[in-house]
Amino acid sequence: MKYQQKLFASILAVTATIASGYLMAAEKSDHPGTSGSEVRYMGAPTMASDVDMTLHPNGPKITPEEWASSTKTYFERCAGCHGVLRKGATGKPLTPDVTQPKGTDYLKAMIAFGTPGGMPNWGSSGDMTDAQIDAMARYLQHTPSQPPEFGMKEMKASWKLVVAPKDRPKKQQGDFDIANVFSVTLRDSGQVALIDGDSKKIISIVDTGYAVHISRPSSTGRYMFVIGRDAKINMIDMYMKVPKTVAEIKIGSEARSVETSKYHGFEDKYAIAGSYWPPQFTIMDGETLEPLKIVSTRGYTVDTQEYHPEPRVAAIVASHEYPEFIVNVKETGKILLVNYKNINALQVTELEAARFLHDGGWDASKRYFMTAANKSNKVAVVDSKDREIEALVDVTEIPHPGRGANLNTKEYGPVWVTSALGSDEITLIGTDPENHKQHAWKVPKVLKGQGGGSLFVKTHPKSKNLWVDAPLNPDTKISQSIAVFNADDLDAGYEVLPIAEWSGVADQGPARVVQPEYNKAGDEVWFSVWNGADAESAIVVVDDKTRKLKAVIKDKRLITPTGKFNVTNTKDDIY
Ligand code: DHE
Repeated sequence: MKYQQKLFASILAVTATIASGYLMAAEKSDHPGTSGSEVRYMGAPTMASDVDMTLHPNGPKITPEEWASSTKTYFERCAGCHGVLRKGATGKPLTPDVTQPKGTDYLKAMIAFGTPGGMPNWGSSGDMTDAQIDAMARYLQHTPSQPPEFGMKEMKASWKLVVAPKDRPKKQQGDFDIANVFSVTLRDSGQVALIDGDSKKIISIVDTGYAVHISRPSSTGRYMFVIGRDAKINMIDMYMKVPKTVAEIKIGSEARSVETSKYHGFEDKYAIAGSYWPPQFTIMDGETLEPLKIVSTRGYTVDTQEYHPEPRVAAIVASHEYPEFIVNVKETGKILLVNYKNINALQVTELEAARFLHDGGWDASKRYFMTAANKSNKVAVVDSKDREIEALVDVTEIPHPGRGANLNTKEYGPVWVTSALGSDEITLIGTDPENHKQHAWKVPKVLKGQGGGSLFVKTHPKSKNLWVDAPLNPDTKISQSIAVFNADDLDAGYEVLPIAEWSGVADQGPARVVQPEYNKAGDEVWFSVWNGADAESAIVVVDDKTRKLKAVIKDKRLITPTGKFNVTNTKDDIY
């Protein structure tokens, strides 16, 4: 007999403490097939909220309490890989047709000890108790609970126009250079710190969504858009003396990406955000965040042409060639060109790339969007001018570029660079089909870095340095330092800078050095020393020319800093 009972598995209440606690717990995980780095990275709690208890008639007995706690555990630890609907993503499908034939004992063993295919050993690592594993093995044999849809009605209900455009300052009120402000993610406090790049002082701390993820300035730099994992967007007015939120909205229950229109004539006109749940993207008014159009990304996978009910929206960039957003759809492996010229007749062109699309950025000419299809170990190259896939380039295991880095090398001309989660290889891809045709969309060189677990690379047109982090490497010597290469002498190898040691907070918690970001002038590089929520964190500023320590920014409000987004470099796509 099938019945439904409403449960309030308020995963949103999962505190930052649990999130960082998990991060540390997962560190112990030592299972075959998957790097610890990957598991840690995929493991952020999912923000799904109210779900139904959806028993399958042939499923084993389970109590409402076990259902509630298993749902919570599933969304916290499993959904990142297996998907909210358990249809499978980087992990295998876990729907009843797959799990019931295996049975409770088999599933218990799999959860407890992991698999060579990459499933973590949740039991033997001590992360889940026997009772939790037993309940989870039974839970997985029932029909997946589906979090609610989130349409226009829900968006409008969440939308707050805090300060209407007519009531906002007409010119800048503060005495800082907006173009050199850094918006810094304070992951576990659900805030961003706006830091003046010149004085290195905090201008404003703004409350944002849960486990806030990225910031993107509007095309003119006037507004900063910040998105939380709970799909809440804050629009901050940089003209205010102390910048604060002027509009906010929720566009779903879980999200990672936000961007604004950049094409000539459409500057600051529209904002777009992609959600993980529901699988869709939303176009909003660029001055008020009023939701205008919602487009579902549910559909068929690029290769097997199989229906996927939950294709999450990953990176979004704004085209410089057309009034278009370029939208990565993770599970289908398709890249959408969303033409917003006529918002009431959106044209969506579907490009076939590869699974699972994640992050990426522009080449130096800003014509080609280079994006990682991380489980296919490929970088897809989108020609935004001819509106087609230019190439699919094979790269090393689990490419993870962030936005990547554009070097101008003597031997190969302009190249775009990605590092990797799964190996120490740093891959250079030629990006100049005009003058360096022989290297275009090929890999003329692979560098060896400090190790796997790298997330971000960075350079600046005024610099010859290529910075490579490795925050998820299990060796603290590596995760707490940065490797830097000289673009003019790549064969010379790298220099290692002990960034966490310089910060003075390395011994206060599981400090990791993450995401290099340049200032506007391109003569300083900023690094986050990302510690646990209850330990001191810091931002370390390095002089780009001398590679010496220039400043350490510490403040008790800087809780778990991760991503940093310099207004000029982010809005102008300089990296
Ligand atoms: Fe991110 C970018 C998704 C975990 C820091 N991250 C992105 C983007 C996506 C994404 C889709 C590209 C957005 C864009 O360009 O529009 N990130 C995810 C996940 O799904 C994942 C793996 C797990 C999760 O549940 O969230 C994940 N990310 C993390 C972290 O644990 C990091 C290291 C720390 C943090 O703050 O949470 C992290 N992600 C970042 C940063 C960027 C990012 C700093 C932007 C990089 C840039 O330079 O543009």
